[in-house]
Amino acid sequence: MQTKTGMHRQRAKKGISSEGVSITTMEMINLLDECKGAGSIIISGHVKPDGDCAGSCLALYQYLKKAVENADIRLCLERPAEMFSFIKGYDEIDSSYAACEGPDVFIAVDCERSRLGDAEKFFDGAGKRINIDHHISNEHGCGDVNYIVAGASSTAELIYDLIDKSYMDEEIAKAVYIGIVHDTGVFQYSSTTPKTLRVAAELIEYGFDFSRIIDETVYEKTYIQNQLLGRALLESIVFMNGKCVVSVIDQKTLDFYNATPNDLSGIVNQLRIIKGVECAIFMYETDNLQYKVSLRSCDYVDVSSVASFFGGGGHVRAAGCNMNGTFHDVINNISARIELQILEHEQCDNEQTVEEN
Ligand SMILES: [Mn+2]
Repeated sequence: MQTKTGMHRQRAKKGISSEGVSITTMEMINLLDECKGAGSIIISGHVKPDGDCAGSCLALYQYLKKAVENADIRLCLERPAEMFSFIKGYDEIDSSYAACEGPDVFIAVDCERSRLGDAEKFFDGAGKRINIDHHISNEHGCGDVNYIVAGASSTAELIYDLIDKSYMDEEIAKAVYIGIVHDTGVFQYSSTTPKTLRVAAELIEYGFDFSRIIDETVYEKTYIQNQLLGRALLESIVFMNGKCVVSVIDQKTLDFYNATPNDLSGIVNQLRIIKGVECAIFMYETDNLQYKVSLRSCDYVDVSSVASFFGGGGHVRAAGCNMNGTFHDVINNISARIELQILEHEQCDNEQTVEEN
């Protein structure tokens, strides 16, 4: 089965989910038919795999190993975080990307081709490429066969759609559930639909300890992480009439706790949810007079444009950059860019009020 199959992209249907989220649905594919006769199958996801990518890949890996006979099935992926190591199949993940001939079937999960990292070589050499994803930036898919539902809660939800339920078991259910939980912020983000919750309901019927999974992979912090969070909150300063908040952790403190950057994740999000705050800034010293800056906003400040101005990047509501100087230099420079946006926004609001009057 080494011949390349022709492109048969699925026709897409646009629609609005009952939540008002725009969702583009492709016709369902039959994954087992697509894999029929394949001698080798490689599954891969994006670089720096998150919970959705890890859960989706591991669910698919377990499923195909059960459902496709006589095929050599490999999961080639950067090693996901240790907290996902309880998912079945984690120890079999091949992160070496050892050289091999292109597989008969390559499945790109939760990403387009450009985010495959070292697995891109398998994509290029594959007899058939299948792409399963929910990213809006990849709405047409990059495979010969695609199942893309742009705007869906998670790729894991799509994997569940594709699984022949006679093969479902507790371990597969657990992996799918983790993917959904992580990409919906525990069913919080607006991409969560009634269908997402129905899928989750079907999954917990398999009887795994979902409450513990959420605690251990989403909310759990080490003692050091909580200590640092506490210090950052205590020393935070609000300014611009309470619309901005900033906090900093210096090198001395990081050394005292023997902390790594990973121990600081989540601090900026905690700052962002302070009542009245539009924009949160968290920075830590990476070297003398060098800072890594994280930015978050709630409603209207485009932090991605602020970060890009200083050579960084990111999303509209979450971005970051590296900056040099004293803490006061850095905060003055950044807050000036943020203030421009806040003033502009307030001006628009005022004009609107005048018009309405
Ligand atoms: Mn995802």
